Amino acid sequence: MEVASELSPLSGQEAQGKIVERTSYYPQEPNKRPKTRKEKVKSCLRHNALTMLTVGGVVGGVILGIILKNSKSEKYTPREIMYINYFGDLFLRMLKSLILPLIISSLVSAIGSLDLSLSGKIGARAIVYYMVTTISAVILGIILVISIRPGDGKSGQVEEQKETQNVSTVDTLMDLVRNMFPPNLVQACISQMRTEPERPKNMTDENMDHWKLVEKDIPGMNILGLVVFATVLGITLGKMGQEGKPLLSFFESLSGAMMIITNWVIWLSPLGVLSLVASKITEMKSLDEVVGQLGMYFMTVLIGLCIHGFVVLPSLYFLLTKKNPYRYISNMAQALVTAFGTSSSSATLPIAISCLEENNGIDPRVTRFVLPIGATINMDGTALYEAVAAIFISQVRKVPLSFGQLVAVSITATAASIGAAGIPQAGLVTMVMVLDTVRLPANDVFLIVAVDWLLDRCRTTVNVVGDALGAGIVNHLSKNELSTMPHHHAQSQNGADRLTTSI
Ligand code: 7O9
Repeated sequence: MEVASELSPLSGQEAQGKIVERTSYYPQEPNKRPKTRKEKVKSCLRHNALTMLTVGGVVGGVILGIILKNSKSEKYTPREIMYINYFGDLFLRMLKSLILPLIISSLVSAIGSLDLSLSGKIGARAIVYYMVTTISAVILGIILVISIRPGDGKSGQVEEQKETQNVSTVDTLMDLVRNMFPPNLVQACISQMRTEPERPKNMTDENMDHWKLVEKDIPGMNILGLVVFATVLGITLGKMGQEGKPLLSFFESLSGAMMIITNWVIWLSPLGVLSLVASKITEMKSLDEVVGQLGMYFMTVLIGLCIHGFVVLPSLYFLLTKKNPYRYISNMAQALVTAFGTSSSSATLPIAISCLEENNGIDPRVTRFVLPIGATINMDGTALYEAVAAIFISQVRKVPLSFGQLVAVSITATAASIGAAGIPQAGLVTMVMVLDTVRLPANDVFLIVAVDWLLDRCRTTVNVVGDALGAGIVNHLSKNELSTMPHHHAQSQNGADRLTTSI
């Protein structure tokens, strides 16, 4: 405790003997903790007002987009689109700037404050949930696409496209595991690596198998490497006990600070989401043109996503916790709207954590442990989408698939959704991997790109629903064990809440 109190931000108070043992995440004034009912009602109203404003932002964005589109006969220039997108861009940048410090500090502090066997149990429960839900999403997708058959009778309308893509599934999977162990942590914050064949100088051989393989740095955070490192650091600090305390307090404090900033940035979401949606609608071709030919495919994915996110997952939640899943999901509304607006579950992560802790009362040790990992590897919507897309393309190409091939598709779609964050420029590459398992040419992905941006928003929302319900289920299953470990209940109404109310 001595070392800890010297370095901890509370050292002043602790030295005066006001707080002897601090087990919570935030420096907080105990006398301010119990909230009056009036304060609670006020805070509830404020939260709901913000959520309604954000939903209004999406609706407003759609209306504004349609008005803008119809008020000009020629196409909008990229610069005009950039102007409309400006606030959305700023909002997204602010959210993204929180991700790096937030995931590292949250993972380290949450795992470090649990003992090893409990973090192992929580981690195992989360992983089992991720596997079960991802596989059931894929199976649901396959059942739907096989019974609806959206790709039949389309081959006449399909033109060929030249461009080639050279990705090898084995290389990609090996890179995925390589990326888990970044040799340089600073570099891991900036880039991921990818193995690519490169033609040596003065070689005329066109056969890529004879080219040499080089490691390329691809811009983008190596999130998988950072998650692995933060997990290991958290486990280590937990094992170190007293000696690990100073660093643990540092990460606890950083994680609390990031949540406070998140609660400020959340206030920009109505405007940000409005601007993102409006610019996208202004930019797109007319909806008929986009959805027209792909309408059945679009509907298949959408039905699958809705059934999975709003029937299958909630039922699982209800079965395991006996609580109302729809209440739980509606408490997440702010995060879901942001996921839809930004089409990025990583940018939504700070808001999702805040909703879970403040509206759903989930233990911060669970949210901060389970959510960053969920945002990285648990993408039910993406898995469902990739399976449906691959089978849709095979239907368009009139390639019949055997049962074994369907199994292969479901395995690769699951793997692709788990690994997406560890694969540079994942969107396309993972889709190509899934196509490759059924021997469809890589460039057939162009068949579906027209509706991809819209489906991306929907599947991101389902990804976030999956992460959130997972945190709720793990929290419920781990309740007894968590309550035997010391912690302050006050932390769910954390420093962030206090700060926003006092300003
Ligand atoms: C969708 F944990 C975090 F927050 F730090 C985190 C950071 C980055 C988590 C994930 C990532 C990340 O890079 N994810 C990633 C996801 C990278 C490439 C592709 C995808 C897949 O994205 C989904 C999809 O396209 O279906 C979806 N847009 O959930 O964000």
